[in-house]
Amino acid sequence: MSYVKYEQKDFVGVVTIDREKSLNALNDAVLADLETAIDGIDADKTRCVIITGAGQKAFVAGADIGAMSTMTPDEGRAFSAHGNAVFRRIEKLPMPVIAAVNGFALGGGCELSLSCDIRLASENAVFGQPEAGLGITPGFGGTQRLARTVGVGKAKEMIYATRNIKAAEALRVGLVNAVYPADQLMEEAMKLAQRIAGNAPIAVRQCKKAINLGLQMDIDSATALEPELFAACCGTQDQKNAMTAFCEKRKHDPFVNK
Ligand code: CO8
Repeated sequence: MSYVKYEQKDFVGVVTIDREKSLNALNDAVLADLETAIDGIDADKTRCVIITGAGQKAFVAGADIGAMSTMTPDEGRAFSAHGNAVFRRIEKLPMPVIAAVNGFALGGGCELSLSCDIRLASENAVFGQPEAGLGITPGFGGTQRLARTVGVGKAKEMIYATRNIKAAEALRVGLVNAVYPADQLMEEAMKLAQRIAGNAPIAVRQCKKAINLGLQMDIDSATALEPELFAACCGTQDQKNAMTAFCEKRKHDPFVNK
């Protein structure tokens, strides 16, 4: 992979978009590398994934404007479909994904962060959907996930008026969970990832499914889904281990993802 690096640190996989000279802008080659990185994640030994951008300045400054500048409608449709498919795969990874947003997260960068479960930002992070000012719509899920994350009114303001927001406002509107000095961002993302990785993996994955699938359902269907996902945890080795340890007033053994 030329544009994406993957490192495994214990149970945490770290994906770095690495096209720093173009502020990690996404073209088909970067998207293909991102897909290869996702394909390579070993679900048995990876309990949380962090996605970040190379360098100090940008998470991802958007889809590649040069590449899009000459696109025909058919090429635009294919590019949008490619990005949407890759981002949907990230969203559907079984384990939680944290976006460590280390600078500009514009257009496709904001959309990439929205396909992750949790966003943590550096103090210099800037979020926005500048597409309407470039004569296009957001095309990698931004019209859908931004509205679902920050609410319809705020998403419409950001998208229609191409109003970028800084980290502090992103925190206030619930786009990010926390903001850290740039030099502490990865350490904090890793701490959160390791905390998640310390919990029972099957339970965490069922929680992710329950929240993500349930949010797309009416409340009756969603509350009918929950017992099924709960049931799938009962009888697992990790559940027996944790609950027996609680009852015996001792620390449980490390979880084994079984
Ligand atoms: N695409 C291509 N190249 C980029 C991009 C981008 N999105 N962003 C930055 N770069 C390049 C610059 O061209 C420059 O390259 P070079 O050194 O060769 O001139 C290099 O990165 C550094 O950028 P700047 O010199 O501009 O750095 P500044 O610090 O002055 O500015 C900004 C940083 C403010 C981030 C500025 O680069 C900028 O405004 N970038 C564009 C941001 C943007 O509009 N992003 C949204 C793009 S649209 C989009 O993402 C649509 C997604 C859905 C697509 C659906 C397809 C159908």
